[in-house]
Amino acid sequence: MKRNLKSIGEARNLVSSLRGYNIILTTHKNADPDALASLFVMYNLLELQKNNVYIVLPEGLNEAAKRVVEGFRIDIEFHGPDTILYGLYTLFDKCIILDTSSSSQLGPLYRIIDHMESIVVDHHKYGDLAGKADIVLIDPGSRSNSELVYKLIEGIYTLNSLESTLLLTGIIYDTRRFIHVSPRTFYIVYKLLSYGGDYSRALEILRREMDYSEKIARLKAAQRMEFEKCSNYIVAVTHVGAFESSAANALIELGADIAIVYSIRKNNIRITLRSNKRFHSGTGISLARDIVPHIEDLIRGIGGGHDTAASIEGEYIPSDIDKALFKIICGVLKKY
Ligand SMILES: [Mn+2]
Repeated sequence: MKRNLKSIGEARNLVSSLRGYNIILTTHKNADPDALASLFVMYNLLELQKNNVYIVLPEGLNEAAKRVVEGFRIDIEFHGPDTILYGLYTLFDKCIILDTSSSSQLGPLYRIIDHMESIVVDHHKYGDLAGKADIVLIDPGSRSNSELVYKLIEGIYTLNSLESTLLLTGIIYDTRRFIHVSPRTFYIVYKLLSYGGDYSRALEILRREMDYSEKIARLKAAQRMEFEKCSNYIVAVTHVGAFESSAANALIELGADIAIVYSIRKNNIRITLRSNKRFHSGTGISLARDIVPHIEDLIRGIGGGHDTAASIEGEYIPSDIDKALFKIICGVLKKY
């Protein structure tokens, strides 16, 4: 990291000064509604400032974000990573990376950072990307990247009602309908409503009947689950083929204090972690800070996230992965 923007004011000045550049805007794999809203608003602002902006998605949109695009008929062009891989990156001056803390989340796009000035605007805990980017604005106090984008553009850009509604979907999605909030969240929601944000439309678009395949993934997660009690907390480990986060949330709802769900594809392993509030406030253990580094070592991977939600992607699959994961969690718990 060459420059860490400590204040929103400084970041706002930087954003206002971006004029006449060729800019890549990107975000994490399976972009969610929070990432999508952040991209959309930043795109409009940068285009208004006469930049030429390309939105590049490393691995498309997730289901919820697809519903948002269709539901609001968002007319914007998304490019795949091929655009960059075929050398077109030489045409760009800067890349702005939103809602992403770990380079593994950028997939093949990771290497573009080496070719142009990179700016990270993120609300996760510091990950490896912060160390590699040229300029970072990281605010883990923002409960969603949409909140951070709102703070960034306040006073330099006037949101229309669609942009306000999209930022609302980002906030609703990332806070899990206002479970993970700060007083600031409600202030920003109030401002978005005053710019014409449509709260009931945002809720309606995000609400849905669960897909058949997601239901099956959650049920299989429960069926294959093993659990152990470590110092008064229930630790559950399971594996699925897809929908890891949904499965992890399901195990927490079933009663686990910490849920670990992994999925293996070829030589790649993805691990998703969730904990409940009781676990976080009772132990002070942050998944991103205290657990992720151990799992990174275990699977030779890179991860990141928040206090109660995190994920890691790696390439080494230990022979008894369940046992190794229990050992890590119980080991960390013993120290608290
Ligand atoms: Mn987010």
